[in-house]
Amino acid sequence: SSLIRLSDYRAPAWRVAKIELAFDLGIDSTEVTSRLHLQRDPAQQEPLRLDGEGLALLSIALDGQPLSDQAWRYADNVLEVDGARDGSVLETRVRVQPAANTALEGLYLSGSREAGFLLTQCEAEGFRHITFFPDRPDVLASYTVTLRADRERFPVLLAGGNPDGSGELEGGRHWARFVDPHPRPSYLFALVAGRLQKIERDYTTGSGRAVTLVIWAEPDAIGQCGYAMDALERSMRWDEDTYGREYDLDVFHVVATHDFNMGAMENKGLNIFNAKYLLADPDSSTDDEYRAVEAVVAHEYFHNWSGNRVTCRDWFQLSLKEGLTVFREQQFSADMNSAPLKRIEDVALLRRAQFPEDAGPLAHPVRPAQYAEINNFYTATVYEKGSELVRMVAGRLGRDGFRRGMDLYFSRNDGHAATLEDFLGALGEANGIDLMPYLAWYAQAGTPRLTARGHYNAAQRAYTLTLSQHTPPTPNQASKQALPIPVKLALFDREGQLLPLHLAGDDADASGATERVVVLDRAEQSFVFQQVPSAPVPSLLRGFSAPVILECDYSPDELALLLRHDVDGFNRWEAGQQLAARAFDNLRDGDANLALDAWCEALAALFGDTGIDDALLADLLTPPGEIELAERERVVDPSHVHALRLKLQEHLALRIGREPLQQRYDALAARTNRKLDATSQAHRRLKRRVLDLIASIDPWGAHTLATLQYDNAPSMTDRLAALSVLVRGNAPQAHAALAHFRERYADNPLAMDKWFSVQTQLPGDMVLERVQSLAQDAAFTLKNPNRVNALYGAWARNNPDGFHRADGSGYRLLGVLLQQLDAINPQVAARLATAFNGWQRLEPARHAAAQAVIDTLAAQPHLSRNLGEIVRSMRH
Ligand code: HT7
Ligand code: ZN
Repeated sequence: SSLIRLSDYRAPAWRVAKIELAFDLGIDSTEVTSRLHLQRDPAQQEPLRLDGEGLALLSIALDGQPLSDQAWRYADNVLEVDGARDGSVLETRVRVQPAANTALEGLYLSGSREAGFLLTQCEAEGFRHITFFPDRPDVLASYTVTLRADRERFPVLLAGGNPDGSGELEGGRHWARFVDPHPRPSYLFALVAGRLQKIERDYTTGSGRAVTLVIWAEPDAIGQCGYAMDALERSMRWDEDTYGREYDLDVFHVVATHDFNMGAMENKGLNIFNAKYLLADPDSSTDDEYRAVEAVVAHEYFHNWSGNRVTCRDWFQLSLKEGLTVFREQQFSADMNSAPLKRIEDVALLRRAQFPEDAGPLAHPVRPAQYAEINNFYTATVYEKGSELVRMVAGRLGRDGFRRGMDLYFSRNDGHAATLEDFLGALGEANGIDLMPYLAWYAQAGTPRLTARGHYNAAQRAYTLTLSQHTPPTPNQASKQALPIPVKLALFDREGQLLPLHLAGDDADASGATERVVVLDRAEQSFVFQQVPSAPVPSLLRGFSAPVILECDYSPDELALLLRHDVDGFNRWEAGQQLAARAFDNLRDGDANLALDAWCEALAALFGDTGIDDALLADLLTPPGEIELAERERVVDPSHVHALRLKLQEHLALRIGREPLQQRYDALAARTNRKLDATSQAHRRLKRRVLDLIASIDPWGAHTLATLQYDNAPSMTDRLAALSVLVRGNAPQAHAALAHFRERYADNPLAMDKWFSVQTQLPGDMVLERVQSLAQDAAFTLKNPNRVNALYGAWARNNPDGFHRADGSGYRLLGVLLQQLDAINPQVAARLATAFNGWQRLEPARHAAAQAVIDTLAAQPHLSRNLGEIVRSMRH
């Protein structure tokens, strides 16, 4: 079949010690000359086979001799060459067409023919769109890259590595050469050429290496790069301090593009960013976007060690670099900002994006066993769940132990392509612990359910906690095994005081602490705590110590107690989320509102409490999102979930009271500014939340406030929050505000993306028409992934009530769009198609309508491998 399987892995028969590349760059046509210095594995007899897609072969020579047409074959994206020996040099010259490349993979044009620039995207398999090569991550080569181009049209020429000369050529052309001393896989290759401007900063590493940091952007955006530069410097210092990892070239280039399939790319020495994650200024970026810029800059920088110096043996090991790098970024962001807020944000993302993936037809292990198209596996499971697995292991080893293990991992695998076994092996070996049981987490899809039951024996003053686990079946994995699940826990008495823990059979030194970790590694296990004076309330899975769904039969009062008293910000929020979910059940089932009352009561009390951090309060006042709530339903009616969640907020707002909400809003509004310090951001976050709550009980009043807030907003955070309230409430004032926004930001693509996406949040029965008319807007184009995601992505993902129309019209609209988009950009189409995830659990009418659209798509004859795989998997 066309599936690539992990079990079929074989070491490469041919390697490339060194590659010399030369580009004659042009927008419509670029010629690429490559000289491969080949090495043969003496144990294998395979002929030389190189990957190449869409390449026009102009010439081919082996060891200086042009090859006759009989000596090579190019078919099905493979070039087979006869006569190569160990030490041979293969020279090929090919032509590619950057401007015609709308898939944004390989060499392509960003922006217009007149003003745009050329750049590359090679991960995962884009290098084969540029030249013939064994395009797999376990072939590490030394790169020498020469770029030649018209000086006027392409004044800036960049490639990864250290600069190694530049000069003039005849006919107004010029050249520049780059040499990378570190062997690397082809997916880390990059070049950039065009009219770009830069900002620079000198950086000296801890050991004294002088590095020039350069950020490049188009002229109108160069003023928005300062924040990213600061974030880069912070990231570099942090990786030195935390992991002892330094940068290893003389220059580090970062480039912003508006045309990019993903967030950013860690190409060696030449990171390329989606402008959305690099540019920031208060006038056009929200606080959340500032944090995202910092996080993505850090993530890509950290890849220099976790990904580049130590790379992946094959794409099944993708989480080796991605899960680890997400984890490192999460640690960094926690250190730079508020640790509990960061944890809340990350766990919320996991639940919103990864849990549904793990529960639906696209479920796959963190290390998948097979794929048709690797680009479909850059998923929340590989990234976010992958990070949670690293976090579990790191927690098991402790701070120093984890560092010891990472040191061994980096030093042992430096310059190599590694596996997850290498990773767990090094971490375990450095600590004398067998971590291989955690491999089961990498191989098994699905989110484990962890059930906890407590029993207090007053006579023996003993509290028995019984934990059990169960993972529901997923596609192609019917039966599941027990996993090691670390459960960090504490016990509270009924006054909300922490109790010292005395675990039966425990060693003496851990005894008496108020928090500890127990590991459940069987289907069921009991833990007995002694000297417990009264029936306690357990605080379980603290800090979200394992990526599981906890099922514990707390009473509403017990959750309310944790919400009021838990000292850990994350756990406090978590108790509130669980209570809110129970409150949702109350409303759905129409039974006694015990949880609803407890939730509202506890939050109303916290609302009046001035000791609590404003940003945390804002998060506490936010119930779980619609996607998360829908995950708890056996049969889903997204409109009903939407309506019930609004009701939930209405109850909360009424319980707090219109007047206290207004007072808090006024107090926060009086302190409005555009500063980025934590306190100012926290004020804005809470203000947005309070305004939403006001809107839930007094729309007219909220719209008046929002209009004022929009008109006077000193920052995009305030402006967009106000606009969003007006649009979601379908306020009469929304029209003027949208018109103003459009006019003011017409030349700012990232702000215009927000203009599109905010309108996808119109009430469910109105949005479809708006999406259709926005698709006709002069500023809309299917060629730009950010724009596509701002319109169709925001609609289908962030407005479930507006996408899941009962008559199926939303599904049909997306179905038609996907076919059009697939012809332009398969990666973006496939990603957007995952919006159908979860369709099997929809109520019957929606279920049938979604199925019809998915079946129609699946029947199309010319779907890309990307979209084809997603659509086929959907029907599992
Ligand atoms: N490693 C990067 C992955 C990436 C990518 C993958 C497929 C297609 C396009 C892409 N652009 C970037 C992103 C990261 O740092 O995780
Ligand atoms: Zn990454």
